[in-house]
Amino acid sequence: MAIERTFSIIKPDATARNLTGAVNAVIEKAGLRIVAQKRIRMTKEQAETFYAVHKARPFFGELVEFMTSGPVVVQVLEGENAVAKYRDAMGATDPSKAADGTIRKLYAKSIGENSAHGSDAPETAAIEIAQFFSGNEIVG
Ligand code: DAT
Ligand code: MG
Repeated sequence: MAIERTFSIIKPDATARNLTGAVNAVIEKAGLRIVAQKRIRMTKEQAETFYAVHKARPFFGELVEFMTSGPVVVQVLEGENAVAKYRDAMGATDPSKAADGTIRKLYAKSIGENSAHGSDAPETAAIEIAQFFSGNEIVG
């Protein structure tokens, strides 16, 4: 399996509780390298673009509101099989279904406020990374 990159967001519920380092510890323990990272406040437009695939879902409005409610930390993670590896490290979308030791099991407050985002495929990872990072901000 080749070295791969995935896109991560430490969400507002986690930054509000000062959990950036705690989430990063799980990421690094999973064998993923943080090759780009910045703390930003997402605009409504950025959040709507980022989650456009969920536009028709009933939770879309509250999702955009939540993602713009406070600072987030956007990241690029690198490693073997990084997309799947980070999905495993995050755990299920619904924290009550997430496995022990995962970011969402440890830290998520609810299915909506679930502490972390990770890309679902290499193709979406490339699109998501390009939305938030220019090439020279990623240092592998
Ligand atoms: P994931 O973030 O695990 O990839 P997803 O892509 O299905 O999950 O949904 C994106 C985000 O939308 C998810 O992290 C939290 C929110 N969300 C999903 N399902 C929800 C629901 N039933 N109620 C409220 N928010 C939800
Ligand atoms: Mg998703």
